[in-house]
Amino acid sequence: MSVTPGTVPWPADTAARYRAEGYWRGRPLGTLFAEAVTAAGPGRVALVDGGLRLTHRQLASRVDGAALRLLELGLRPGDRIVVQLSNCWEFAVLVLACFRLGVMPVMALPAHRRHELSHLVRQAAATAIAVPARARDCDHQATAAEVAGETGLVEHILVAGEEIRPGGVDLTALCAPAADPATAAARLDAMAPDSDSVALFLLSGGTTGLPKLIARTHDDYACGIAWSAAACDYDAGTVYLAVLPMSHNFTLGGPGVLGALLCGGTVVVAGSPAPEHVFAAIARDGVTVTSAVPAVAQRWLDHVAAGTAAPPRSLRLLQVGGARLADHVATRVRPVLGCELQQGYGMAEGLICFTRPGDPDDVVCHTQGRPVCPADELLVVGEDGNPVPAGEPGVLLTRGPYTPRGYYRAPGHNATAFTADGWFRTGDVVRLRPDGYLVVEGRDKDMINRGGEKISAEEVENFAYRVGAVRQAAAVAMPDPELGERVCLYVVPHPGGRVALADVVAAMEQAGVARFKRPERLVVVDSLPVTNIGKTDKKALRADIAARLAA
Ligand code: J2J
Repeated sequence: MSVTPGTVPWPADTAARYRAEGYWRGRPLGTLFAEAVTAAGPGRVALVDGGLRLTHRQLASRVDGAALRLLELGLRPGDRIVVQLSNCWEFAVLVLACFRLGVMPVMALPAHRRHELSHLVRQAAATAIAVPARARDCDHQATAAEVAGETGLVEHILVAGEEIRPGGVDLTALCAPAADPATAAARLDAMAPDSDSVALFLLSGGTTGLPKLIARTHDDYACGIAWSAAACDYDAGTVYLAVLPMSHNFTLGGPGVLGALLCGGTVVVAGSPAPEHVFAAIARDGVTVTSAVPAVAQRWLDHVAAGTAAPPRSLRLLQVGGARLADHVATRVRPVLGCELQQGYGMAEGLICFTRPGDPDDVVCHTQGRPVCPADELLVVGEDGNPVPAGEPGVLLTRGPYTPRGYYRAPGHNATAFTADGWFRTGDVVRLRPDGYLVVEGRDKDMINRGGEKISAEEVENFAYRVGAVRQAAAVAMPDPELGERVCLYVVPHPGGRVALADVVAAMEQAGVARFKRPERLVVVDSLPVTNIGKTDKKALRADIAARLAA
């Protein structure tokens, strides 16, 4: 038993029950992966990235090779590495190598910049960071070097791709096959981490100034993956196309990349969600399932509906989640794409819900699914914290074998984010139907969901206050036909002061903040509306911006 300091363990009796009932299998993810290789058979393709095709056995050899080279580099079990890679085969190899070793990857997003990366490095006390050599609009190697300098913690910068600067470690070379696969595997089997230790850190969608880390154990993450995979009918014939960033929980483990690999299936890496790219990959590699946020799914639908591409023949299932899919878009999926829709509602904090293949259209098009695991617990409560009458909307609380009981190193925040008896407050307003399926009706948390990218209003407001002329600031979601929501910032200037959107954007740029968090509209007002308990009335502001846009 090894509870990682800074995490909040499940109560001992609950943990014992999860073990006894088989939800926690007592096997670390690296071991489960190594076992799946044997089950898949030697010849099955595990990973496809452009021209590179790796069988399960070849992938395993690269994973073990990478694990041993991480050791040679000086990383040790328990160390943390911030992984900020775009979708590429090295991503999968590195993360699996970390699981084998008990090194803990911290899943940064490709869109993150100096501000977020420095925070993650500090919060996780990471000694390494992995970045792409090149990306379209960011010099990741330079950013990583800045983060290393700023934090004084990072000893290794691993770089995927070509043109590696002096001091960088060649991640592609690090992911070469093991020289002696059998010896490497035996050595790594012998040093497998405890299954109740932390496997990886995910990021919270964020309702606070800075994103919280979510420590997921091997037992709990494997549980979520296995039950999600079962809910999606994953098997060795599954060919999953990874389109969204692999560092998103939905793509990584819901059931996503890890689900497909653990089932002996195949993962195809997509470099871009552009429809022409995606449909070419589906046709070329016989993709059977993929997942997308609503904004991306809508682009694909429009592309096929316009006659630009034929419906993808091999595609069996399109999973859509991360933000609310409009009912009228949901009903187009089967007629236009010729595949089944599966709605998903989940969170990096744990709980995953899916509609099931074969569910009637009413369920698939109008609900966001039901929990994947029988041990998931749901409670829908009203403002007073008491359960609402059956079928009424309320805030969803959840507990379960893959929903941790607290954020990492955040006791103050945990006091409000969780109830005394361990329920996680999702902040989502849902309605639970008599058939057990839920409908996401809205949100009771101060977050903006920009096409699936979660933005903390508080974080945006904190940057607005860096602009001298800003006296008060309130960030709210404004409706958007393409992304669902975008960030709108209301400001009250100091007397005689002037504030422009560009000032706030410049403040965020200077601080090295991810672009997707930038407000896209600024509304200057004399005062902000307040609720009867004296808080900024964000509901009124959301209604105000919606009315302005409609006018
Ligand atoms: C409305 N809001 C949704 C949906 C998530 C599977 C699917 C999604 C995520 C994810 C995930 C929604 N309708 N269908 O991790 O494994 C909003 C809610 C939720 C938050 C979590 C998975 N699906 N949401 O999106 O950690 O507000 O996880 O609390 O990024 O996204 O965001 P995240």
